[in-house]
Amino acid sequence: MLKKTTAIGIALALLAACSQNPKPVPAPVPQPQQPPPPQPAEAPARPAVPGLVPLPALVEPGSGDGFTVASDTVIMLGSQRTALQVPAARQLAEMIRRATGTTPRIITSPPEPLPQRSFIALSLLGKEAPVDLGLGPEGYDLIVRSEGALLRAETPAGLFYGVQTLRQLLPYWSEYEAVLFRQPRTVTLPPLHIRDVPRYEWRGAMLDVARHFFTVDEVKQFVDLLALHKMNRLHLHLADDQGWRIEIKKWPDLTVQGGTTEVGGTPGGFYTHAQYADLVAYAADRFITIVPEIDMPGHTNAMLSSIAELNCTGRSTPRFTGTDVGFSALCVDLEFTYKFLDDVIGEIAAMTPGRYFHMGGDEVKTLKPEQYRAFVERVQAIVRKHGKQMIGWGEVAAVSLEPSSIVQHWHPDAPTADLARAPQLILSPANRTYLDMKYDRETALGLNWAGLIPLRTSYDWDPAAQVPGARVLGVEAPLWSETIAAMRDVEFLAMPRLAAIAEVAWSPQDARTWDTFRVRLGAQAPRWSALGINFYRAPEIPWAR
Ligand code: TNX
Repeated sequence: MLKKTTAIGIALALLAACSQNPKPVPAPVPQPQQPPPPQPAEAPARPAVPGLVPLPALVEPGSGDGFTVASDTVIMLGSQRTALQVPAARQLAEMIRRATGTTPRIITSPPEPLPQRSFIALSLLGKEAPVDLGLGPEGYDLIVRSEGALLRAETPAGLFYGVQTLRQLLPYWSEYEAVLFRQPRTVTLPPLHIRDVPRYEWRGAMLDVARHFFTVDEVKQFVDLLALHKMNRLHLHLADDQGWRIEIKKWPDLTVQGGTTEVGGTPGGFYTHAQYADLVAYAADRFITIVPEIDMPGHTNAMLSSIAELNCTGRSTPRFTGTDVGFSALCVDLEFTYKFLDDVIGEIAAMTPGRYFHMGGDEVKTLKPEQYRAFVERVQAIVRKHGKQMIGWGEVAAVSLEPSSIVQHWHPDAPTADLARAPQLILSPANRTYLDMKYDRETALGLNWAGLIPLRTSYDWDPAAQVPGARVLGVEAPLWSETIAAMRDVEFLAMPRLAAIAEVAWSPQDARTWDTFRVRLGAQAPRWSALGINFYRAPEIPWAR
């Protein structure tokens, strides 16, 4: 069909092949090749749809042999907004190096005719694009045929998510930092067409760095888990009764005192401005927004023990390294409290490029409802003054909220009428999404106040059905750290439930089923092992070897 083998020509041919079928029908749901629980599978099944988690909105398996990535494969950048395609191209090049032993060249303005036959083309579609694929701010479209692969998106985020999908299509050994190949290898991507757009804009996880402190490098590892699953928000619980974790230049005592404690009496820690900036940048490179939380007016013993003037008595409280909740509260009738919070929120807002500030607001047992209400309303105004949207835990739904404010639903028994009135809702129902709940009675780590949460409970629910009438922004999985102090504990409780929540937040409800999820998830095991992840081998999953 092509007269000249030019880069543009090949890309156009792929484009044409795709637009012949502009409205593909959803791929038939693959049947699991293993029986569902209670019989755990012995031999791992080969997924009919490739082992992708989260499941793309649309997967059409193609015919033929797929595309073989070889030592002469090049990555070809589209001519629109070329510089913005470079990070995705570099990540892809590195993945291919690890898969094949050869780093593909990245070519921007291909010589014509193209010397190489073998290519992966990236393209950032502009407004002038010939077809509107409806990919939005985070979607991507991926075509793999024997001639090559074409990944298109409207934004760098979309390209990034497309590259994460390519990552899961490459063999697991491409996750190893270094593999020595005696000879360069080839790897083959399956022939397919994926058009993928996330269901929800908020796909998050929370890490409680207050009960136990986690270093920047550890939090980066957690960010990597999120990125692998196309999640885009990392909520950091930066202050609680047991510790204060972020340097505030105007109030150094917060970290001098509050930064040195954690559950169990071990030393704790905190992030300097520079470390926080480093973390924010690392997350941003993976299209993840950091959402800082300073919990208030309750869960504030670390503040109250560091700064005497925050107490109604004028005396600082003793440090606290236990796990009780609900006993502490700021002195909400004191003007000083709001001056202090203005300083703290201002400083955190200034070092946070994301749009959000989380003010906690949960489990306040020592204030009258009207005191609580007045406090939250004042804090809301301070947060707005510093240019951020306020988020609060479910309890703030009882307060008069601005349209931009966001409620994070957590308690399974919260009054749904309040939640339905909330301007916007993040869903973190504890009995589905709490990563710190035990899997079963045998799980040594974790709590069980919201019940045991086996994998299927994390997976099998519809966010749209949680709070009828609510405006749902998305889903977030919190990991509280009363019982966990090391990264291997974080990984054990988070994985695989984080992957389940990622799919709940990303994939269309009617495209995903537990039976195909089991098989696709099981296919991740060698990859996760290669990445050194200490995941829980949930017995109901046919883990591949
Ligand atoms: C409830 S969830 C809390 C946290 C605990 C968690 C333990 C929420 C807003 N408050 O303070 O760490 O349960 O699962």
